[in-house]
Amino acid sequence: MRRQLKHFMVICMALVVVLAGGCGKGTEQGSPELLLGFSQIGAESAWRIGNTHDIEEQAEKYSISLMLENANQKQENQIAAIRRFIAYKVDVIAFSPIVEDGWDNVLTEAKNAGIPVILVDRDISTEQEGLTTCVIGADFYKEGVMAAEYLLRKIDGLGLEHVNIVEITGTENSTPMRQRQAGFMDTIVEDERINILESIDGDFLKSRGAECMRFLLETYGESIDVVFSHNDEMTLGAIPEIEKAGFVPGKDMIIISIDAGQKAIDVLKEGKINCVVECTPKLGKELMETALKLKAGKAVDPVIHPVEQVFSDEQDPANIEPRGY
Ligand code: GYE
Repeated sequence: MRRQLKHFMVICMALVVVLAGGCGKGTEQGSPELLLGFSQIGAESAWRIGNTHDIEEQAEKYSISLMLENANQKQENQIAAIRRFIAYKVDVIAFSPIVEDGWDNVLTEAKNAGIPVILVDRDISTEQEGLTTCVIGADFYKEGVMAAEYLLRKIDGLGLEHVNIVEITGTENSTPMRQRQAGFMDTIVEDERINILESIDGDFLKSRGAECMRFLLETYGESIDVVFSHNDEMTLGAIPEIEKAGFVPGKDMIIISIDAGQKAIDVLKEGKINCVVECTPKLGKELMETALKLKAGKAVDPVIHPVEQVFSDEQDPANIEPRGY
């Protein structure tokens, strides 16, 4: 059974490559100019789905053949996908690491095979040099800082003297979770008005966001003044729970989110979210341009950050352009 499954997978991979090559420009021999293997984390959020679409779209634009694998939120699936890319001798490997640790072995294999690796969206933590070429993704620390700076302006404006915060974080040990938290905490730490009641892991999922919020409401009830949630999905899960508990989100509790997908912007317009820090999923163009440079043996920038902004009740939300994710 396992053998049959293996054969089936090999045939599928060959088909993917043939089909992908067929869409690209191709060289005279009909082989693609650049074959890029990309391991995506999963489909946990509108952000992630938008990011996958953007990468597919840009690959087509740049006539790059894409082998895309979805890891369904599991690191072991990402490691297996990277091994398949190596076996297939792709030109460049890219992946969005679900967590920061645990990549050294597979990336050493890629290095030994002479295949350059690009990190997309999230970073890794390693002691070894030269396992990856660059990271293309948001400045998550800055996003945390921007969220906290909004909060400080808001509590100044309301004249609040004591503020209790609950934090619903993204996946533990992931780069956005670590850095959004660090940026936020570093910015508020010296403000004596502010107290963190609890930080709780919501894994970037809507269902977990709801679960965490229920727990927080049961534990702290009306003493919660602020909900800082590391992504829109968890925020959208938390808001109905706040309403069910009899509070008005955006008024009784200040709601701060990150991503700024269309759904969250719509809820911002309803006044139930106070602030959303943008995190753009549109990293595909940079990815394709970087992959082409690497294939041509050119140097690439080690860190590429997109420029991001803040949407909040400080502006007229009617002016916000459709977000596209
Ligand atoms: O904020 C979240 C997603 O890594 C920036 O992952 C990404 C985060 C994003 O699932 O919605």
